[in-house]
Amino acid sequence: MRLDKKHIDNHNTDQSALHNKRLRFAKDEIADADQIIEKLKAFQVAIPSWALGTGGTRFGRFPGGGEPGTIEQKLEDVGLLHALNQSSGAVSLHIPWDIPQDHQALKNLAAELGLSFDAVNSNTFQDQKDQEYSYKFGSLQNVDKQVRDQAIAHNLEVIRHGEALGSKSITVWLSDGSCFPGQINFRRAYENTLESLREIYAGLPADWKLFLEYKAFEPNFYSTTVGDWGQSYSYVNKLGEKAYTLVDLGHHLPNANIEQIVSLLLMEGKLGGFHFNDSKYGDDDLTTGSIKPYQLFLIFNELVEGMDARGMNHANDLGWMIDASHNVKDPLEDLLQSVEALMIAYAQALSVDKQALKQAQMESDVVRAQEILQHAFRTDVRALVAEARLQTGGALQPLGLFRDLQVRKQLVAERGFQQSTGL
Ligand code: LRH
Ligand code: MN
Ligand code: MN
Repeated sequence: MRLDKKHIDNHNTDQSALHNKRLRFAKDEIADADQIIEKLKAFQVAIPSWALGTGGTRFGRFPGGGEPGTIEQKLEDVGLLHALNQSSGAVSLHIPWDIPQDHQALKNLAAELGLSFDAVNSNTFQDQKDQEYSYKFGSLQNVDKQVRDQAIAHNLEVIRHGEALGSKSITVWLSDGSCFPGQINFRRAYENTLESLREIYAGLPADWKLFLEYKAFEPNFYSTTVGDWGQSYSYVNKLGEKAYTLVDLGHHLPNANIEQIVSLLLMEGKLGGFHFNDSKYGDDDLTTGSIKPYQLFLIFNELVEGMDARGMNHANDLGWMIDASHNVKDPLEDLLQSVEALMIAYAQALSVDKQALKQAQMESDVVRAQEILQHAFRTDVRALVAEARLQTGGALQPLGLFRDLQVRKQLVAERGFQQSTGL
């Protein structure tokens, strides 16, 4: 056993004096600290199966070893994260990078580890070995109906896998678009995509959601057929009430006001969920909160405000997922950092003095409004996040314990240098 309850208990005992000091200080600083802790205890974010191995770029890959080679091993890794932070209780599979065989056995393993299956992801952006038609010129938008039908059938198969695992949603991300002016007819591409999506939507179980993820560019560099929130919104609106827009933080053009997009989609009842990550240049898939933590806080501020206004449940009404994968970190350490960053942003957003902010806004007191938000952002809430973990059976310092136990060294010894499937 790489990590058991005894390890966590011992770690927490060692850390408790310091933690209690920090917690007292935080509780003095922050009104409603106990309510914030309760909300943090309920927060869960799904781990993408493709983030458990070292990512890479088309220029190279530098795997650190101990990567999971099977879905079972991927579940074990997510189980490790969840044991440490008690906030990573779900996994998001990507098919066919992951091909579930014995669904019941996977469900049983997940249940043993305290995990569930979040959204399943389809993949029509790569050609697979024995595939009949190529996606070189798009999948759901393709001018050839046979290509579209193949892509539709794949999505329906992904839904069937998800159903057997207890997932409740499918995320569709299309790389469809064009690289040069004139390559495609925009209207035809839109209509084909809509018609194809309608067929996928018709195959959704009654209690499922379809998330349509947008992305401005890459791999197509002239046009993308679901290129921004407005295009996604236009499709999901036509599809019906089970279709929603998914926001991946790295999929916008530079300087886009993501928090405003979030607010609008929430207001329209069409925000489905997130792929959290961070970026400086484009779809960098860097650790959440590592580059623009203030933006992350502002997004959570809109979420807290908008979800409360709509009476939404923070735990169940949105899909919370991470989408990150890169080259230079231990993927599990990176994911622990991402989850921590999300919980810090959430706690800070919960601590905003909403009454005072509203008053400042009603009086157009710009300086005061900014002060209120920045006060929340600059307040150290880490002890509240740690306390939520303590109360749910996690470790006060997940990353510290992961390192103390030399988990990666154990994984390398067990698994060697096999390569994980994914990006
Ligand atoms: C596309 C994307 C999408 C894919 C994942 C691997 O850039 O964000 O969510 O499924 O990366
Ligand atoms: Mn994504
Ligand atoms: Mn992406």
